[in-house]
Amino acid sequence: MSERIANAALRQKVMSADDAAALIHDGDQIGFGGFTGSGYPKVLPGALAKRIQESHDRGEKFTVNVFTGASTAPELDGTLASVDGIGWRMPYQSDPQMRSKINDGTSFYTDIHLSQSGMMVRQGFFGKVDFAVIEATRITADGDVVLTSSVGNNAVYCDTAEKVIIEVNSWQSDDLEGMHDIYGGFALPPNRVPIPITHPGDRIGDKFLHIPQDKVAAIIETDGPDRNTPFKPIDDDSRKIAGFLLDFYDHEVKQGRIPKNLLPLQSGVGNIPNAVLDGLLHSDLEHLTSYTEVIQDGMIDLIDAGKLDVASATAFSLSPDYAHKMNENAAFYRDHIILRPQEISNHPEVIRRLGVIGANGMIEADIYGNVNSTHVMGSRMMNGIGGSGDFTRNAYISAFVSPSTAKGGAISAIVPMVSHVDHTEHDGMVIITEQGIADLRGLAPRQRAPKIIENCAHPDYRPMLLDYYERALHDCKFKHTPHLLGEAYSWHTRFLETGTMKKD
Ligand code: 0RQ
Repeated sequence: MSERIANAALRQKVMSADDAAALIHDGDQIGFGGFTGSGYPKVLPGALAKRIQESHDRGEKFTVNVFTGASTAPELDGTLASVDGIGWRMPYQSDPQMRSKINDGTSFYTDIHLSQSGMMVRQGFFGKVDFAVIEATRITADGDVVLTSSVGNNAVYCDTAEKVIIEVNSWQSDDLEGMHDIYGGFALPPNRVPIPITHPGDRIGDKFLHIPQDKVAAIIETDGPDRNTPFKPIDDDSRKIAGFLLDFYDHEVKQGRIPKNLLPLQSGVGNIPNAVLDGLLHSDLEHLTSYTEVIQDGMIDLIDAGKLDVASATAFSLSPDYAHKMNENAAFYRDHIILRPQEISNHPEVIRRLGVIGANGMIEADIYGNVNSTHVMGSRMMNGIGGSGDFTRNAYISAFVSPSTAKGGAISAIVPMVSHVDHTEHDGMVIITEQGIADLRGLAPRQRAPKIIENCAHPDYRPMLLDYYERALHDCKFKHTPHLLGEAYSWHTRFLETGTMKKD
């Protein structure tokens, strides 16, 4: 039996994944650990999916409601979705099978801000949580839990669930001990107190997660790796977008609006944020800090180069090579990285206090600066709002970054009116595509539109957008935010009908 379970009483609870899955029943609500493909339980979901499939084969109903930190992996979302086992799910997801079950109507999906997901569970809006299923790297002799590569909503689910199932994963480095900072001060109103973080490196909690032993229903031993998808090589458009963003930061420093080492950085995941981190690596900036959701490869490079002093997040999102490096060197990285509950990594109060500067991806923006991050053509869910809203509304500077077109140029990322709004024109401050940058701060709608069209739209779509805007300006009775309502979604309907937003 694994030396990683040092508590004698808890060692008695070790069982197979199948036996643990047998504890779960139709209609149960389960809070799973896991955030952006790291720190999620590796085997219980598969055993549960098998049990669900067997029930379905007997003609019995069996679905569970799934709560997570954020996206997980094929072994969790994928396997449960593929047997139609998820009745309802929240918050962020990005698994192809899960996405297709949401979009074909099999599963309900409640897409809420990551900072609010745990809070709403504590407030009881989702009802009773039957099980928390989390991953640990080690259980101490006192029964305390050392978490793995993500913290996410683990503490919320263990606090609120009736029973807890722990997977102890020997693939994860036991040197992760000391990297986590589990804050426990989550009173509900009117008893809330300020969260005492004034610097990204502040530690305010405990390195262990405490779980009452009588709640622990099962312990499963595992040794599987996190999902860890490799990053694509940085393409030209991402490099251009990163260049515009870094020049903009430089401009802000010269204007005296942000310090020379910038302010704590937040970046979404993906190709463009990775290009930004690569740009920072090759800049002469030093003593950078980060207050963000996920630690990506580029941040590890910045730490190795001595340029990033500290990064605070809730999870890793690393490629396989970098996950290996983390496992080998966690004792070094834990002096530079803090993993916190997502209630804290994404907390509006802290983001606002620290003056975080954020950059997130988008699906589309409209000519006035409203942003859609989640719905393709207004109806098809892509991933979810994730932490983009937590950071965008509360950041000191918040940017949206995207190529100016999608699907080989058939779709313009700049449209007359977004087909779904996640971030209103009041929230986002800067829009950047490979065509250029539109700094919207302080601008009224009629000052924004020409700037977004000229600076950010692809040349193939620029004349069409200008034509729309000029006619709206002329024909619309009200001149504050001129629109032609009968035409505003014609770009989307044209794409749905003809396969392109372009006119003949
Ligand atoms: O689809 O792979 O099928 O071709 O969307 O697009 O350009 O690779 O960009 O990976 O950065 O994702 C908004 C989805 C962008 C992401 C979104 C299609 C495109 C492709 C991906 P294919 P790209 P990215 C921190 C912050 C919300 C959460 C967030 C996201 C796919 O950034 O989920 O910010 N954001 N979290 O073809 C139709 C358009 C499109 C489009 C792109 N206008 N119309 N399809 N696509 N634009 C992380 C967390 O919170 C955990």
